[in-house]
Amino acid sequence: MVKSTAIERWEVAVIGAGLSGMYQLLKLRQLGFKVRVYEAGGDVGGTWYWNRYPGCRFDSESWSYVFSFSPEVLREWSWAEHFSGQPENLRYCEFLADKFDLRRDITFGARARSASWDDGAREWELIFEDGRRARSRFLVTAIGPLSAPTMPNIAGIGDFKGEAYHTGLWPHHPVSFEGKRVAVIGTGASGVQLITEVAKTVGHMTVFQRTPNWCTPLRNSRISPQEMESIRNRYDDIFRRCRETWGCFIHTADHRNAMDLSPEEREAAFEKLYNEPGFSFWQGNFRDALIDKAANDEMTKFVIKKIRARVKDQRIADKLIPTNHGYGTRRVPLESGYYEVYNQPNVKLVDLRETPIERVTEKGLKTSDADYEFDMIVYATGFDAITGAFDRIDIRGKGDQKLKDKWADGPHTYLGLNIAGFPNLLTLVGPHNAATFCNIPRCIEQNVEFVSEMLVHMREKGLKRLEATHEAEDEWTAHVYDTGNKLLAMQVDSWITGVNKNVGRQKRTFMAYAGGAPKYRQKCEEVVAHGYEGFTLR
Ligand code: NA7
Repeated sequence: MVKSTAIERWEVAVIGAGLSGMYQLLKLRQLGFKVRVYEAGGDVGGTWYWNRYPGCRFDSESWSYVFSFSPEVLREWSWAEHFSGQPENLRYCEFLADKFDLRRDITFGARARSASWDDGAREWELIFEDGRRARSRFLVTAIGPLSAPTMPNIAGIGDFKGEAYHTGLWPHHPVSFEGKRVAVIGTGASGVQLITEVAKTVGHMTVFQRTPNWCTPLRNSRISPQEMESIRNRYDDIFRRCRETWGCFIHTADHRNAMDLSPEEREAAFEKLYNEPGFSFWQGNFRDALIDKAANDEMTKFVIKKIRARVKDQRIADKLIPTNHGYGTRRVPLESGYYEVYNQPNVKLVDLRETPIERVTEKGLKTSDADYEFDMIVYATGFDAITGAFDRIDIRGKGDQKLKDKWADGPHTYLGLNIAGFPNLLTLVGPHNAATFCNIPRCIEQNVEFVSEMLVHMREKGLKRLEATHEAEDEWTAHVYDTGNKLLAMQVDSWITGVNKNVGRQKRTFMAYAGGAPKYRQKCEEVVAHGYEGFTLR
């Protein structure tokens, strides 16, 4: 249905009511701005609203992921698990929305189709899929780094007559796997979580794996009320610790170089980390583990041994062990019994490097060597990461320049928060922003607070227009690549390096910021201290 075309007017329009949009709304409302949030979904929660697939849960410790801005919320909210599952995570978002009465300033079911800058009026105009229109002085995108799901580019996708779901667009109704023949395509972080959970009840599951990933144990456990009380008393310490680490996780990299130790010392350190929960093995490992090939090889060899010990059939283990990248050079899926799934008689692994999928059929999938019949196909094929959510909106800046064109060779931004040629646009958790490599609420708080302070500064000085200079943008973009180029991850195809064959992006770029959250925060503080250096404010 096309809505009335009367234009809604705001000082600030925010797209997205996930965690970043929710906090941005609260902050701006408290500061007295006339603000409206537009959200495509039916309620708040973003990632936790859309990703309802079985097994979906935090890889961050729940108590480090929680927002820190409200002591009252910290007092009232209790986590039941160290790595909380999607239903509880969504309840947390709903709890925030209820607590701060956020929904009254959010329009749900509003998917932005275009956003264009009107230089004469110095305003953004938003047009939504349903024809609704809105104008605002400032536009804040809170659209999430992993929110544009991609289907595989396989022929015949529409032909399948059975149930079909994408993990990032999981239905709200219960899905049963009992007695069913289920295909899963994709073995990234979502696939690994889903496969492990589905294996518990499925009739028969066939996993179609193109690239194996290095997975290490999550080691989740319940939190008793007494333990929760103790966590509550330690929140200040937890947040302080997160502020000091590279990715705002609680795990601090070991200050030693792997190659300075004896093999026995190295092995003992790896063993200790492997037995710890969460991203300990990835983020808490030796400081050279992700930048020095020899150190990374040692870490990788250790994980190979673990996989081989857990998978009974070594021919299957061969398929599950990555050969084209070292441990930690792509996003590490955390698992809770993933490798053991392949010991089940009702689970089959198909290596797509040997037998690629040729097409989806009415009854299932056809690979180069077999025809498979299924009751259900699950697409755990990921997202058009980080820039995909921007590309879905026709965003046009000064002189009608399309953001998609400007970013054709990879993102160019200033601080990952604004783009030269796109005045008054603020991109929370945008590309080249530390938040994309972060325990995300920690960095969302920083992003939102930076944006809010900037808007207050402009209001106080009677300024109406902000825009990054081309020089500042070029310098920041070069710095982003300098930091990225130190990582072994830059030599690997992944969503972090911008490769997504499903949308035809083959060339490696760099989507994140690898200088670490403390350095990023410091840079933002310096920008403010120098009167918003790098921005032209008028
Ligand atoms: P990911 O990590 O991008 O994983 C997607 C998976 O789907 C990955 O194994 C892909 O293989 C596979 N894939 C994608 N397209 C195809 C086609 N066409 N054929 C076969 N297999 C395919 O997405 P997730 O949802 O798992 O995780 C995204 C992030 O969300 C995650 O990192 C967390 O931060 C949360 P490929 O590796 O491309 O060969």
